[in-house]
Amino acid sequence: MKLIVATNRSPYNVKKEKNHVTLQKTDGGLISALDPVMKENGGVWVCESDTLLKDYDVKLPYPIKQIKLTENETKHYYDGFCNTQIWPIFHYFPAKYKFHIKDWDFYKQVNQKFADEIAAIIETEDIIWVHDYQLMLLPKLLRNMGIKNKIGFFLHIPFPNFEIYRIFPKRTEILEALLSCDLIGFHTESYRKHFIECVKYFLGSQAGIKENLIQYKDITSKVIALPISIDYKHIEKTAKSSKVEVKLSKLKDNFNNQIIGLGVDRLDYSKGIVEKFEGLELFFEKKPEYIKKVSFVQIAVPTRVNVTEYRKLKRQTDEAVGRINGKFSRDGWTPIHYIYSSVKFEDLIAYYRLADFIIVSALRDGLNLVAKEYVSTRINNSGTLILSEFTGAAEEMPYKYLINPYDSCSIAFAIEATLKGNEDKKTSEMANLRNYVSQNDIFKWFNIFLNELKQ
Ligand code: GDG
Repeated sequence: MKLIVATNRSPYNVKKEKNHVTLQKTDGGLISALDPVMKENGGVWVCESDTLLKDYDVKLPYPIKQIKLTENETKHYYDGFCNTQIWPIFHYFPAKYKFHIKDWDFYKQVNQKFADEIAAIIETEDIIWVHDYQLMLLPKLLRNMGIKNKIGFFLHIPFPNFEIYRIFPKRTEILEALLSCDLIGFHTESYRKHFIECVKYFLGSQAGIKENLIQYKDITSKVIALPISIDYKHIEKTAKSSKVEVKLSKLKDNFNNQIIGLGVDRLDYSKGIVEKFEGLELFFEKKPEYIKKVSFVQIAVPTRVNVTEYRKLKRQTDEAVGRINGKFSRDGWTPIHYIYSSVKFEDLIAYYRLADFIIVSALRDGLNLVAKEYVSTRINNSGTLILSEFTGAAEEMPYKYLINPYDSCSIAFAIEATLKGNEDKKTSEMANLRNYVSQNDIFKWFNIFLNELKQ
């Protein structure tokens, strides 16, 4: 038996340097979570990529089968249906949504390409695990090709409530396709309930629902809530490493031992980065005594740069940084240090260690791994996680500093509260969080899902 994992994105790409190529891991939540378990458990990873790894002399940690998309497929399937249609609807941004039938046709076409690739390598005992919103039709297409193997599906983004989901014209087709799986997983109980509510409404009496089982046509799907996690041990070990210690001490010197706040997000409107900056602006306005004492570092990783909404967001973010830095900068001190690029893993961990608090201000987020990563690096149990109530992580973790990112006052207040907070209380809260994440790591998540699927 082998595990076949299917995701849109390739876990690895090649980096071409002068005379040689190196293998480079891709950033992003899903890859960060799945790569360590694939390294440990093995299997085949099927994904899309514009540069095929098989054309280079690189050693892969596990077999990766890549599918090349045409320019039109990337435009209509990825930029179009995935990121201009599903993403805004599933993240509660109907105003950013516009239906284009051509995008849907390409979505079907690309999902079929994945089905063909899997059909070519599958053997009788294999198990298929499909991931995320880019491949929601894949389970049904596999069944159409006569594949009877176990199929699991995990959605990494929220599943919206009925009132939002009903806006989506292909609502019934997507539900039917997901119900071709033996196991369907969501991060939270809310998303699981939303899914069942939508099945009831759109499939009516055709779907027999009994607790967490849905019988549709000749398949029974089990529907579970299972929040994803991180490789806690690896992150904690890296946080304690001498390499990170050296980087941390350089960062501390650069920032003159000021109090540091941190944000780490893909530059996506769902992450609430502009809203976070508005909260910071209000904080410095109301509490000028913190000027020159607190600095905020925002790592914003470029993403989906061909999609109009993301280009607009880039301009809005640049403007907000310019305005706030223009307003409060003094004698060589600037309130916001804005890094518009991806940083190396060890550098990211050094920033986590540097930060006295982190702000996760997502307007909507399936889970949010950054919250769990930050907690895992707090080796002295110091620091505060300020967390949006609209993340799956807020529903799951034992949190204390919840914010409503739509309300700048809520963010400004949380920053002040953490700066003035009792140190012993903060330490015991962080210890609780660390304990929780260490007990519920990515390997536990992976094993629970796979064991459920094998049953
Ligand atoms: C989706 C869902 C869900 C970020 N910047 C750098 C970097 N990262 C890594 C982080 C983290 C990952 O990217 C981001 O994960 P998130 O969970 O925060 O967000 P999404 O990418 O939107 O992920 C999300 C997730 O899937 C898993 O199911 O939690 O809700 O939207 O791992 O560390 N990594 C490096 N440099 C960076 O600059 N090396």
